[in-house]
Amino acid sequence: MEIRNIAIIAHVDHGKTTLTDAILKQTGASPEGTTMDSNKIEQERGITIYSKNAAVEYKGTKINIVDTPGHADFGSEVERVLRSIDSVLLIVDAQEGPMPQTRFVLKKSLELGLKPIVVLNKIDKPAADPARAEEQVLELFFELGASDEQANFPVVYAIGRDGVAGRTLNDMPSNGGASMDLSPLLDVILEHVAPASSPELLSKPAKLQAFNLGYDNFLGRLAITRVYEGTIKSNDNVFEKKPDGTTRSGKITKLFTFKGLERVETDKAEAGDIVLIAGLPEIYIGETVSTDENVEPLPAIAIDEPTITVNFLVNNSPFAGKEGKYVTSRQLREYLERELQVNVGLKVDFESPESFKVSGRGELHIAVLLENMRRAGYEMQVSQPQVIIHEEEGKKLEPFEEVIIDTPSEFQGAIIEKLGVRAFVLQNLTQQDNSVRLTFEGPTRGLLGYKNIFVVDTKGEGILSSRFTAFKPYAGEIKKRQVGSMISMTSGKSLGYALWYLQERGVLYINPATEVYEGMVVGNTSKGEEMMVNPTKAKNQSNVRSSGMDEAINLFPPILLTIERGLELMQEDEYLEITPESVRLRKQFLTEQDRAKAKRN
Ligand SMILES: Nc1nc2c(ncn2[C@@H]2O[C@H](COP(=O)(O)OP(=O)(O)OP(=O)(O)O)[C@@H](O)[C@H]2O)c(=O)[nH]1
Ligand SMILES: [Mg+2]
Repeated sequence: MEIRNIAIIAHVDHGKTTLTDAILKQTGASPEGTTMDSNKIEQERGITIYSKNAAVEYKGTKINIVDTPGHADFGSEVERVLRSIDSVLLIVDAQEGPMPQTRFVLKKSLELGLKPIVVLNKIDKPAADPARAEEQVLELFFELGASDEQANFPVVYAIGRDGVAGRTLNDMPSNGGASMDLSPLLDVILEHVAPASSPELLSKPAKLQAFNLGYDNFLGRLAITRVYEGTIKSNDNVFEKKPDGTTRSGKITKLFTFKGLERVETDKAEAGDIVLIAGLPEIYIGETVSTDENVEPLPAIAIDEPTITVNFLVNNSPFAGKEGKYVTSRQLREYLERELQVNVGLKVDFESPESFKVSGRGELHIAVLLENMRRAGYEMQVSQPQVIIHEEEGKKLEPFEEVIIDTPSEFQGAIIEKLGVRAFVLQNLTQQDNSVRLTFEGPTRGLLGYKNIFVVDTKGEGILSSRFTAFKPYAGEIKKRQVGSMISMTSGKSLGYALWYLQERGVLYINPATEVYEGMVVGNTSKGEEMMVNPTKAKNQSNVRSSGMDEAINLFPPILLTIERGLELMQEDEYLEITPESVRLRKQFLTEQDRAKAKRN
C-alpha cells in the first residue's frame, strides 16, 4: 500500500485535534467518541500535551498522521515530529489568523524544505475572515523566506468540528456548496504529498530514525521511528548509530505500526512507514537504526534547551506523608529517572541528595510533570521557578519570549505599563474594531508571575500567548511589585469568621474548615506587605455565642491553588507543597523567628 506521512501543526486551539478526530472517524479508523487527546490531563485541560501518531486508510492509501501540541511549552515535540513526515497541514483559525506558534511551526517546516498545505479552519466563527487570514498567512510565508514553490501552497477551507472541508469557500455548505465531509482535504493530501517510498528506497538495507520515545512496562523503552529505506523485521539484528557515528548493536524484539489510534503488532515494516520498535533499551532521539553496519547516520535531531528550573524537594511540611504514597527522596529520584527516558525536553540534576534541579521548557511543562506525579501518588515540594541564565564569552544571557496579546482596547494602557516595568518592549500594535493585538518581546523572567495580573487587568477577556525566542543579553534588574503573603501564625482548622475578617485585607487561597499549619500561606495581601494572620480564630469568646454565625457570613470564593497558579503566585522564600489531594503554599521557614534569622544571615 502507498503511504503518505503528514503532521498537523498550528497555534494552540486552532483545531488540530478536532480535525484529526474527524478524519479518523470519517475514514472508519476509529469509532465515534474517541479522541487523539487520550491522556487524562489533556482531556481536563482541553489541550494537547503529547504528539501522537495515528493512521488512516483513504482510497487505498495509508496516511500516517501526527497530531502535535500547539502550546509553546511543547514546541520541541513538534520540531522532532517534523523530521519524520513529508508534509504538514498548517491549520489557521480563520478568525485569529496566524499567531506566535503558527510562525514557529511554519518556520521550522519551511527550513526543512516541507511544502505545507494551509487549512483555514473554523470558518463558521461569526467573526471569521478567511480572506484576511489567507492574506496574512501568505505574508508570513514570504516573511519567513519561503521558496516560490512553498509559497504557492494549496488552501483548504474547513469547519473541523463539523467534519467538512472545501477547496473553495463556495464548496462549503454554509455558503450553499455541496461539500459534505473532509474528502476534499484528504484528496488534496493525496495529490500534494509525495509518496513516502519508491522501489529504489525499498531495495536498500533497512534504515530508520527515532524521533520520539515511549515506554512500556513489559517491553521497556520504545522508539517511534520513520523507516526511510528497506524493510525492517522483528528479530532483525541491527546497528544503532549516533549522529557522530558511534555504533552499538542490538536486536529488534517487536514492531508495531499504527492503525487508527491503536498500535498493532507486525512482523515487518517497509520504507515510508512510521513504526514503533522495541528491544533497544538505550535508543535515543535522532539515532539511526540499520541492518547495515556501514550505513551513513542521518543528521541529528536538535533538542531545545530548557529555559526554567525548579527545585524538587522531599515534603517536610507538618502535613508531610499524610496523603502521598511515595514521599522519599529515593522515590522522587526514581520517578524522575523514569521520566527522563521519555520526557525529551526535561533535564534533571541529581547532584544534591536533598533537592533535585529540574529544568524544562516552561512553567506548563513543569506543571504537567508535577500533575502526573501527584496523580501517581507522589508528594513533594518545589521552589519558585527561576529562569536559566547562560554565560557566553563573559556575557550573561537569559531566555526571551515573544508575547502576543489580543484584548479589548480599553485595557491596553494597563498592559503596556505593566509589561513595560517587566522589561517588555512593545513591537507592534494593530487595531481592529474595539480590540487590539499587541506584540511584545522581553525576558521570560519578566513574564513569570504576570499571567494572573493579566487576567485581572483584562477582566478575563484578554488572550495572552507567548513563546521562547532566544537566549539574549540579560535585561537588567526587574522591580516587580511584590505581592505580600498572608501567613498563618498557628495550626488548626480555618473558621469562616476569621476568613471573613481576613478577606478585607486581600485574597484568600483557602475555604473555611481547611487544616492549616504555622507558616502556611493562606492568601495574599492587597497592600503588598507580609502579614501574620490567624485563620482559626473564633468570634470573641467573651461575647455570647451567636449560633448560626458561621453560616450567615458572606465569604467571597477563594482563589484555590492549582499547581500552575501556585508556581505563578509563590515568592522566592516559599515552597509549593504538592500532594495527591492538596496544593499548599508555605514559607520555607515556618516560624517567624526562623524567618527573621534566615534574613539576618
Ligand atoms: N467554531 C469552531 N470551533 C472549533 C472548530 N474546531 C475546533 N473547535 C474548537 O476549538 C477548540 C480547540 O480545539 P482543539 O481541536 O483541541 O485544538 P488544538 O489545535 O488541537 O489545540 P492544542 O492541541 O491544545 O494546540 C475546541 O473547543 C474545539 O471545540 C471549528 O471548526 N469551529
Ligand atoms: Mg490538540
